[in-house]
Amino acid sequence: MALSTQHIYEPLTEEKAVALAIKLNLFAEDAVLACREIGDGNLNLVFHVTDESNKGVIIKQALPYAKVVGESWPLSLHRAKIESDALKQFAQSVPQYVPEVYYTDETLAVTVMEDLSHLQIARAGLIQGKSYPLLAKHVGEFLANILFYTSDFALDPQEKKELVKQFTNPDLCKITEDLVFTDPFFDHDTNDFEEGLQEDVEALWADFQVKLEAAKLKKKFLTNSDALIHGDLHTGSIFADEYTTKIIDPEFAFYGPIGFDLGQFIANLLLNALSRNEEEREELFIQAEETWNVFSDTFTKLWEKDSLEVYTNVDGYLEYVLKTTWRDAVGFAGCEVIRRTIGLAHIADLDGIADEEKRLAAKHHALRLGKALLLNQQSITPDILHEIIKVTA
Ligand code: SR1
Ligand code: MG
Repeated sequence: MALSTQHIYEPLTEEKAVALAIKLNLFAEDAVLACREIGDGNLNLVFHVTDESNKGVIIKQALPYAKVVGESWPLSLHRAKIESDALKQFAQSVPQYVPEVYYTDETLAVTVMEDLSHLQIARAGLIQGKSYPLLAKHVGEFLANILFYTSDFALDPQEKKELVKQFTNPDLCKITEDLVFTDPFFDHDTNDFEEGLQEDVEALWADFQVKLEAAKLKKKFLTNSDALIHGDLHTGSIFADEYTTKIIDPEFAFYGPIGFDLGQFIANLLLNALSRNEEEREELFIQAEETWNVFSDTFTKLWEKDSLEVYTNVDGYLEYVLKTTWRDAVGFAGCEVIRRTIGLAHIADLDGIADEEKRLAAKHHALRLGKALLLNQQSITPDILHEIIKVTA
């Protein structure tokens, strides 16, 4: 459906977002609409349009540059189409975990979707100390479904290759290749860290074993087209409350390594744990372990039920897939922990610690944790994440 009369791209204003909502008949004809730009991410405009009864829609528009840096960092608008297509693709297996997409306009780089403002961004809630008892279960089920059903295990290889083409996403992949896998491991001008970390950061840059592991993981990210991954699954990409979880923002989606999303999600749980007092951390470790357990149980069930792969029943094959997925997730988590501490895009969990001494201590800890995850991918199991936090304290 292309209702826009626009033939060229222009950034929306609040007034134009309302006009678009009216044109799309998303509200009653006589509704009085209000609109606020609420985007607080790094890349896009997000308009929240509501009527008098507070019924709302979200109109998300990609900007042709990275908002976090400015117009000097141009970015393809195609990511809006990738996001919209990924949400629809994910909805084929797990509609309960993604917002519904009402309308997509490629020219305007706009996605109109379900309003989730009754929920809270999980990162914000976790920082406030809230508990999300179903978050791990939901994220584990979400990942097992989207990763299994878009992989060669569930699809005809020709069909899968068509999807690989559809979801080729070079600009956004480059951001991750640079900001997650490269720049934090070198003295690069995108890095951003507090003076008090200088010594630790220089030691990291000089550590050839750390660099070797980062290089191997970057290679997997560049070359392993296992499944359609979300590509940016940190806790800021999740809306949640006690009962509901919705995964948003898959503009980084592409065919990548199965362990990547798990690694990013678990890393962000661990980073939140580092922002807390020791006695308040336990539930984050439980969530991380449960995410893996639910993921591997669900993936196993889907494999037994729906795998098309001729080697499905060969003893040890599923175990090999799961083992390498976990091991890679540990390594990817290491890169994410390091880049959120010293790279370009920080997180409020750590930066928001007001007391300077505590904040620096948490960041030092994060650097040691990231390094330990990178160097011990073979031996870290889901049940000992709390031990890793302890030994790196
Ligand atoms: C220039 S974009 C910086 C970061 O924001 C996004 O959410 C991704 O995490 C990216 O790495
Ligand atoms: Mg995002």
